[in-house]
Amino acid sequence: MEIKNFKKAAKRILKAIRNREKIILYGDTDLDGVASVIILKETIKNLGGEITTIYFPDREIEGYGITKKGLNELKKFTSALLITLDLGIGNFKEVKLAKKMGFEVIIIDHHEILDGLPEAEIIIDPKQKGDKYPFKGLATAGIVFKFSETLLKEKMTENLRKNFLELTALATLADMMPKENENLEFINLGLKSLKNSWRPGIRAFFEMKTFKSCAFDNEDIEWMASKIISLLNVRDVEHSLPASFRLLSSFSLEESEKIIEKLIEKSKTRREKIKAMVAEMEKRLQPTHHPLTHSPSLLKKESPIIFEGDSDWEFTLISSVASIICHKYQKPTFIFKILEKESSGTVRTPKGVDSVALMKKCKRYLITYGGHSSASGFRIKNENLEKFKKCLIKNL
Ligand SMILES: [Mn+2]
Repeated sequence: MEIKNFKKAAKRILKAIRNREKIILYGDTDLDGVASVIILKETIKNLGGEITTIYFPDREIEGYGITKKGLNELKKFTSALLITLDLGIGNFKEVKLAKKMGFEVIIIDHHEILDGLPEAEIIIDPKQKGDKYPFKGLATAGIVFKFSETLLKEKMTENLRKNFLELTALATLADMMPKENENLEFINLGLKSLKNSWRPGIRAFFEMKTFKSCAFDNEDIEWMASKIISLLNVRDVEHSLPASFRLLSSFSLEESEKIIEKLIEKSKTRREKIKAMVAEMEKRLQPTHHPLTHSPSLLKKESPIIFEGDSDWEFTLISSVASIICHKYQKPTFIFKILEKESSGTVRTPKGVDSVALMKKCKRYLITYGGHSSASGFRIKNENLEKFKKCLIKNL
């Protein structure tokens, strides 16, 4: 049993390599997206092909997914094969635009299918209709790892396999995919080879004092992986490339160590900022008192959802804050950054509430939305925020 469209996509990519067509990788900036881009890039390289360019949309500026800004920047490379990784399944308009510009689009994603599919040439997403692959819990990196086996066949050496599994394991953990089925295998094998990695960006972590002092048993490797992941999640964009990509694709141990040091510094500030944001959120959730009667006039705590936004909040922090708040209050949590005309938000829901299905019922107020049932995101015009909130509460 194979994931739907593996053969079709492999055939198309092999043809592109043979014909020296331009190939562009367009990935999400989180670790799953970054790992997926690196695995596919190195796979294509091992097949004698070359990647023309790689694009990661900056969530802080242009938002998540295929963006107009991204397409405009890439337009100069048309005609080209545009492969999107860990995003794209919700980008109906943007895929249309990409085709018009002269791109042939292949989407590789694992997010929930919304209403129908974008008009991409080929779509790989185990959640699409007609995909009979039994396990639906793979991270995109897990899908791309399996896809690399289809592409490379006997060219997949044991070393290459291990090396890809290290990235797949980190991405699967970072994306919080269920620890079951193939994911468990990826995580076990990947973590096992982590400390003997030849990848400078991973080896550099094990040169660090905090890691060196640990005994290398199984429990510790999980702890180390979680430390590595939290550092790789720190936002640091240089030359439009996220730090995690620069680090994991670096050929130099020295350069890698420099990047890690910068990330450690930044993560301290990040932790403080998150703490401050959580405190601010909690203050907002307290009942406000009417100035005259001193009676609670607006019991925000009693609202069935948490729905808060601010123009000062950093987009890259709101996901962490939403996770903390949702976990603590056990309510569907919507946190958004308010921009000039639009807001970009993140959603976390407690067990039993499907955030994507809930937003689907209120999609008339949204520009885009999508993700997983317990973690997702949305974009909305500011004038629709109140209506959206009311609709969510009504449909909960
Ligand atoms: Mn993902």
